[in-house]
Amino acid sequence: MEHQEHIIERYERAWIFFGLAMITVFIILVGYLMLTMGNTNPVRADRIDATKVRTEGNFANPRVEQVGNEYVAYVQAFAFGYLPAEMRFKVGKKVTFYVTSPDVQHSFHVHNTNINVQVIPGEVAKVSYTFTKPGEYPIICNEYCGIGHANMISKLIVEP
Ligand SMILES: [Cu+2]
Repeated sequence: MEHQEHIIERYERAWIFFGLAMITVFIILVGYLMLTMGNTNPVRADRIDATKVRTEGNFANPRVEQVGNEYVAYVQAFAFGYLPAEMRFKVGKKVTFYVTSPDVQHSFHVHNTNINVQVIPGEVAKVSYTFTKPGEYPIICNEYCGIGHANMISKLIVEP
């Protein structure tokens, strides 16, 4: 019995070593992808007074702006929808989204891309992406935000 327990301890040590080795491989691969595939990690760009989102500043006028060869989009995620109601981009051009909320927490997930952003009232999230395929991309809220959450859907259009 004692001998058996000793063997289990050895396997445990080997298993911990194997687990740490796998995590190390994972960290290296994630780091490599972040450096090479265009980093789409959202960042907090700014703070904002959530009670004034609808009346003052860039988000009171939700829009898509073309700046040089790129786009900037100011997006409101509210209960239960997104503004601007229509967003159009040309394929192959970089889009920088600024997203905030005038009420509760939402998310800005663009289907079939790795844009997946938590939208927190009082904060402005920033995320950049270059669409490589034309078409319609559904936008989905995947942070529970109230009774209409499941219907909080929009779309954006990428033109050829
Ligand atoms: Cu929502």
